[in-house]
Amino acid sequence: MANDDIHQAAAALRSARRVVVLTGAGISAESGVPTFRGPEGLWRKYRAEDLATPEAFARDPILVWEWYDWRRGIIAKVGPNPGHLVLARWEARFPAFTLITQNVDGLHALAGSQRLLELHGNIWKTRCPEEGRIVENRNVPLSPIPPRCAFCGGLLRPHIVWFGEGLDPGVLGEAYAASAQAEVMLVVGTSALVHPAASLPLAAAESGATIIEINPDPTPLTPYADFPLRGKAGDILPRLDAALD
Ligand code: BV8
Repeated sequence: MANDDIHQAAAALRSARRVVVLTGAGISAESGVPTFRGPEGLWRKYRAEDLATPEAFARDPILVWEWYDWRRGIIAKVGPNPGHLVLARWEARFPAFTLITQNVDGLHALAGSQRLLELHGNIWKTRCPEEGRIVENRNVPLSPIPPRCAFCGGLLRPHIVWFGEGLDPGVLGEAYAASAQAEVMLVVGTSALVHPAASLPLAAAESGATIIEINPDPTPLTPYADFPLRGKAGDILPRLDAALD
């Protein structure tokens, strides 16, 4: 990635007050968390339809919980990378900063991000479908599988949004509002295939925001990006951060 592209993007970002970032699995790739659709992607080994849907869970809750338990085991061993850490620092740098993530790995929170919208839930949380109670569970490995509600004994599910399920309307509403008011929106490490998350940068662009995309590969969003920065988040974000000073 040429330095002048990064310096031009930094010039657009430096004086911005309202900054929004949307991240996907790519920002956690350098931490060692497999992405979904890359060559080593999670989905490569499993079809999303087989595991991340309410139908799959109803059909075989143990299989679905074993898949999440496997992912929790991977995530428990890794930490935030320089890309996560830059975004955590930017909360203090920009007057109105919102971080929106599709990731369920919890690494942004671990890096210190607080103004965080987790669109698709969190792999460390379970939910009782009967009562709606959300309980954090960091046991690795999970035991028993499937976990049961301590209050009603019912089958707990991951507190994660599956395909075909609606996102939390409050979280999604906040994400749209932040995107529509953004002066600059960075889109980092997402294939921009999953909706409604993938429509957030389009809402920002329609409202006149400058779009900076950070991704080694082009995506359906690239044509809308004012600054398509080709490369890894863990490399480009620290260089972009340094260029702001
Ligand atoms: C809903 C939780 C309605 C599970 C996930 C409109 C148009 C088209 C389709 C739809 C639409 N509306 C609804 C749909 C259907 C569906 C959908 O979008 N399907 C897609 C696949 C076509 N959407 C839904 O079902 C959504 N629900 O709309 O329901 C509704 C409304 C009201 C009431 C009832 C129903 C729900 C979507 C949420 C699904 N859950 N995750 C789990 O994690 O176990 S989505 C899943 O994909 C993950 O959350 C992931 O974050 C997300 C997106 O993937 P990415 O993060 O982008 O990851 P990916 O591997 O694809 O890409 C990685 C990128 O990083 C690549 O570009 C790569 O180049 C790059 N990269 C790699 N290394 C690096 C890097 N970048 C930077 N640095 C690096 N080092």
